[in-house]
Amino acid sequence: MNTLRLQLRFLVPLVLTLIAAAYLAVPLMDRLTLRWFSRDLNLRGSLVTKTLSDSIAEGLQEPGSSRMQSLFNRVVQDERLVGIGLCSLDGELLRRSPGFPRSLTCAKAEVIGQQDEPQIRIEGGPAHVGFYPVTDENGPIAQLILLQDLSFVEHRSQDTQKYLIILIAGLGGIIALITVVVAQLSWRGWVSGARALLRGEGLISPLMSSAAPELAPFAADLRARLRDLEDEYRRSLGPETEWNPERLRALLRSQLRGDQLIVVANREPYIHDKVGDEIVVKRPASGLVTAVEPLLRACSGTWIAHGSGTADAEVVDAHDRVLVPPGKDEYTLRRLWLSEEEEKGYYYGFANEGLWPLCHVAHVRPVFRESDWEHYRAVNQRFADAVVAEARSEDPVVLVQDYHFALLPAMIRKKLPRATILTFWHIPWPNPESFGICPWRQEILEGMLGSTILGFHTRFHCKNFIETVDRYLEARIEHEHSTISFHDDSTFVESYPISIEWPTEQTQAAWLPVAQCRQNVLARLGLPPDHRIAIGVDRFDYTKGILERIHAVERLLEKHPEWIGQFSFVQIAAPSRGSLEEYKSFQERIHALTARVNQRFGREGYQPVHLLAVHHDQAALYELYRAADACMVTSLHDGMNLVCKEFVAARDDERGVLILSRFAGAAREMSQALIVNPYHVEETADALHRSLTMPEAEQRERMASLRMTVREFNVYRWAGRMLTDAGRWRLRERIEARVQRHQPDLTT
Ligand code: ADQ
Repeated sequence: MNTLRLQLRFLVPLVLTLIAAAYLAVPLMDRLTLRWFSRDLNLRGSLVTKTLSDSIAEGLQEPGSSRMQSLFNRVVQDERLVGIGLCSLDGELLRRSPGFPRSLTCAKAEVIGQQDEPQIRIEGGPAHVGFYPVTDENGPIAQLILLQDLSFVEHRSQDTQKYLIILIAGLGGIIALITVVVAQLSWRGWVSGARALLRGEGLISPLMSSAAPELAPFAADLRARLRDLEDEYRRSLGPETEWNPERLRALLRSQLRGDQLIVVANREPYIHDKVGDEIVVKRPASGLVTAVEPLLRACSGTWIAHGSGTADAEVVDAHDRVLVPPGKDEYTLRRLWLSEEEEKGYYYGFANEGLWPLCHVAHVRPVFRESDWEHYRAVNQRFADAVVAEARSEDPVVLVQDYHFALLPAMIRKKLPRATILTFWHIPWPNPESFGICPWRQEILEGMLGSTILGFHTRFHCKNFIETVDRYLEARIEHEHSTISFHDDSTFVESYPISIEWPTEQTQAAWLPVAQCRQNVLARLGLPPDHRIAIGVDRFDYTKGILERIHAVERLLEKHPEWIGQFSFVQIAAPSRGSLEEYKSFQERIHALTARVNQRFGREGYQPVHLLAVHHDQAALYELYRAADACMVTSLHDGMNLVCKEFVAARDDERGVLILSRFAGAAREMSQALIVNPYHVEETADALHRSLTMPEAEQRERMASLRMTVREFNVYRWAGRMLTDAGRWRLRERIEARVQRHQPDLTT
């Protein structure tokens, strides 16, 4: 019934269009045929006149003779010629044949003969009127009027109309039939494909991939949406068995059975710096470190990173290794030394001036320099060599972290073909058009496809990556399995939303009560005890939306002056990539904006914006999270964002409001936050006002739900899911290898 209605929706306009076409075409056809025939009849008339000229000339010289009359009588015996009349040069009708209408005078015939469609209606139907000069060797001697039968034109026109209508109707019928059949088949194929997908078979039937490529984008969207729903569903089921270090360790034992785990990341988890004569250990402000370290601690492995601290070289052994965390010695940190040139080209240049803005699409132009690219490639090769040197077997599990190492997976694969390489891309992946501006897009994609598993935070980023490969490489893509086959290797592309380590009971027990945290923070900032504060915690980066956030604070104070003197915004910004021009000028702009807003709304003892551009240790950060009324995360684009999860984890009092950008990957999981578009200052200012006036019960409800999500979807789950997939992959590879080993025995 539904398909019939669908087809009618198509067929009715088609039939109406055909009727309209016939309605317009038939009279047009009529007029055209009439003109063509008129032209033919005129030619024929001239010919007849020429043939008769001599006889007429003779007849005129013998006015009494009846020869001319009998000539006329003979001529009109032709079935097409129905009348003939002879006019003198001064317009007098001299002779006429029988059937020539009496009412037709020479003057009238001359006028009609000059028209486009020269015809009159006589007894027996329409007749064509031709008016022709009769000449002898001295020039015109008379005028001849020829009336030719036109009724045959009418008959032919009726025939043409009939055939035209039959043709249009026939064509219309055939088109309609073909359309209905094709639509019916496509519709059935599509419905059964979608049903298969909904049943969980994960397949849009072969029709989708080969016969109907035009439906592929829709299928991809449907697939992505279904996977999102799957995630949402799993989340809505409530906590499954909690993921924690023990469970991860058990998983590593069962799935990877003591296989070696190597992490490659640019950033080291611990930096040894020289301060005076002392060596101090620092933990960098990095989402990546926060996320990956718990994993290595759980299964003691090796972390290979760039040794960037001023005392790093002093604490390593002869193989550039040091055990960390200091004092606990749970895993090995292998340091790699980069020259200033290398760091400038590979890290600051290609990774941070090229790939970072390329992937974030935050209105900062990526810069691509040939020399940076050369360094990027060379440094990736050095890290690949280090992985090979650290590998104790030919098939270690290697976790490659982030956009600094796009080429590394293929380089490792070349030396260790049996390694399981898991690459995690911590930042967004743009659409194919945006990525297409990178001059080395092909090399980057080929490098990444050396991975066994390639992870992104969201399905959306996976989809963008697969579409990019589809656009720029000759690779085989199996959408239903989210797998890309390139040369002889396959890469499984999957989303693994990263998270934080949920604070242990011990950690929570060490926290000061929330009231105490508030008191400490407010006292440190010189603010009265009942002052309200919102916080922002970020690396000092243009993608984090710090500028937009301060604009929103300014707008709040404009719209709601009652907050002036009652509310302040505290921004903690860890210095980051400060040697890059773009970052320097961004940081200057933030300082200038802060100064302007403070000047505009500040007064003695009150400053609306507190900008603290310093690194804080974890205890200080958590104290701030616990002290805040609201936390603003307004990234313009963010792979995930861990600050919002840390804020939620810190609020065991279930108070405080999270304001979260819709462009952060975290927004997909944390829908109970106040979701904003950071580009819309008004909306963010309103959300800020709402957060400061939100009733306690609502805060509690939202925060409890957010806490449940972050607690369950913690970093161990992130790692666990990736490692489970890696374990499955390895098992399959091993079984295949075994089968291949036994195959010769079977054949002999
Ligand atoms: P980042 O861009 O570094 O991470 P984010 O996820 O917010 O962003 O992590 C920042 C980390 O640095 C947090 O753990 C935070 O506590 C810490 N931090 C921020 N400011 C600090 C300060 N002033 N002092 C001390 N610590 C500070 C990248 C991607 C993200 C992705 C992560 C993890 O850009 O989208 O979530 O990797 O994959």
